[in-house]
Amino acid sequence: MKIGIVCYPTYGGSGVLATELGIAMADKGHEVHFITYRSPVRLVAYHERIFFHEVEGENYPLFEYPPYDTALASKMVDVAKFKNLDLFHVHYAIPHAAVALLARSILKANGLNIPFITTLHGTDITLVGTNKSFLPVVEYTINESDGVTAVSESLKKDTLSFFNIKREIKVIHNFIDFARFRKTDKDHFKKAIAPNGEKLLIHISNFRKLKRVEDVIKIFQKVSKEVPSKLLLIGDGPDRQRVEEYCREVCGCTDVRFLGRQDAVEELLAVADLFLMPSASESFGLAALEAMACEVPVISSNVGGIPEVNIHGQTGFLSDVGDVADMSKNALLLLKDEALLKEFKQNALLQAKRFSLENILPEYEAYYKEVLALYL
Ligand code: GMT
Repeated sequence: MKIGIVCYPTYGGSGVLATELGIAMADKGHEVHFITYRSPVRLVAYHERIFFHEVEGENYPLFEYPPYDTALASKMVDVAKFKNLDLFHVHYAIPHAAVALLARSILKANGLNIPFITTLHGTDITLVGTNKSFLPVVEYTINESDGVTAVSESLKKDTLSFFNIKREIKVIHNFIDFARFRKTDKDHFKKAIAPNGEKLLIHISNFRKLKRVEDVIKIFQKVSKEVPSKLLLIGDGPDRQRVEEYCREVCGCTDVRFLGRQDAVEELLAVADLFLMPSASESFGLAALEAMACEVPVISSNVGGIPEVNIHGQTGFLSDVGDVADMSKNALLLLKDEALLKEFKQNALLQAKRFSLENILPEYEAYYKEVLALYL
């Protein structure tokens, strides 16, 4: 198949998943064309069947906002025509589903029938999508997509309850590539970060408000009073500055390291003991799955799709959003009991294996074929 993938090229989960999916499809022999405004961050190596098409908009002085949607639709039409694409797979509904619908109409007018699949990732439904300024377009374009997938049962349920949806939504969970995310021997890292054998807690996110990174600091404060430990914060985003200031204020930040964006997160996860994800909203929690694949149990909130990934009392613990006392108690329970921590680490790996690339990729491939068969 020749597949056009449209996604955000940044560190967000939807872009990461879209890129990993494209790479995996290319590895299986398909030809993959990424169409977006910058080369996706996880697209690092050359692959003979992967192509990147940059969307370049014209910023004419009349435009207060450069019309990215129009430029993207034009680029999709161009790539589909000249690379003979079979289908588009767009990740994150806004604005990609609407743009794909436009591209599909233009191509149809040119005698080309190219269907598109929309994958819903989370905030495109739960936060941004339900905003009045987007809702009618999101609802219409989901209904008009040739195929729709959601990354968790929870997200499917949310989509059906927030919008008037008249079509099937298929749940295909996010996946993990064990060739990259696995526990490796990085003891020299551990010695550098935690020289006295301290426990290592880790948080990775884009530091948006809904990630509640302040709760991570609060949990760490409580934990480190009872168990010598260090905290690594990875990622960057709008809340980073505020959280860093808060951290300096409340605990001097001596045992906390803000590392900013890191590409090789798996090397840091390889030395971690616990992953903290206290999010206010999370449709899947790809970062938690990446941690679990590296044998790191997860202390998280119980919202959205997280319970489909992190199993309470087995791979970690779930608490109500904002209940830092419970999250700290659960973290301490694991950190104070070596045998239990070891058991949870093994459980985390086993659960992560359910979401292996090998298990999930065939679901996408089969769905592509199903959509194509119905469309032609
Ligand atoms: O909100 C983010 O952190 C990024 C966001 C995105 O759309 O890029 O992530 C969403 O998609 C991920 C991949 O499917 C999911 O693992 C995240 O749970 C989801 N984020 C939210 O629902 C807040």
